[in-house]
Amino acid sequence: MDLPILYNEAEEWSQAIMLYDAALKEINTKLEILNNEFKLAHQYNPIEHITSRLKTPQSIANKLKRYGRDLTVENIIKYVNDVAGIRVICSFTSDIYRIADLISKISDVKVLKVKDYIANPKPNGYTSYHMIVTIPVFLSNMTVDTKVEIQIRTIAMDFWASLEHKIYYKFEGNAPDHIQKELRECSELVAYLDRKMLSINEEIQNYSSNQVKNYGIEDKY
Ligand code: 0O2
Repeated sequence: MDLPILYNEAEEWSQAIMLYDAALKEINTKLEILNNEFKLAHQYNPIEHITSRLKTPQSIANKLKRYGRDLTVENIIKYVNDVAGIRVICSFTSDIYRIADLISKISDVKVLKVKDYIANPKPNGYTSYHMIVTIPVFLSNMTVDTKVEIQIRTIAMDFWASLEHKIYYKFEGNAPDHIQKELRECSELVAYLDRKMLSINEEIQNYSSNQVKNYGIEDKY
């Protein structure tokens, strides 16, 4: 791909990428600490796993084009919120809101925007909880608040989103109607599965705490 403007602003771009990369590391560490603390306090991991990525130049260029903006480093920093992206995968929907709440309480993390696609799924069936946050990155001569997009979703939502993403690119956004319809149906099944798994888990938790109460047996998993 031809990136003449980025090429001219190469130094500025390298600096920005260094900041985004540092911000990903900072957020990753904070999430790991929260997960470990939670495990110690409740014998339970709300986070299944975490992945992170820096957005590809092609995807950044596409997004700015969609927004009708020129491809400049200034515009990338200002308008592309997900250059640095973290995906947090949880077992249960309740964990998503628990993690989001914990993130919003971290003192140096500022929440700029939240999109709750679980309460309000996209018309194609996409569900996930998105937060745009900033985290300070401490350099030798200054501190820079750097944007990170955090996507929080269940394993089932992630399964759906990764297949939908592949289909979207395969058909360049124009998948046949029957595939779109089947994806929407699958999204309803995902929501059903998540509800069922959550209620089974709640039953198990109640059963475990009754056992501790009645027999002093502690159940760990
Ligand atoms: P890619 O290829 O994953 O990087 P805003 O942040 O408000 O300026 P944006 O970025 O459109 O606007 O916000 P949104 O809706 O939060 O989407 C950000 C990212 O969420 C997307 O990045 C996807 O990763 C994911 N996402 C959003 N909608 C869908 C969807 O319908 N299906 C799937 N599979 N993922 C989705 P990109 O840059 O679009 O894509």
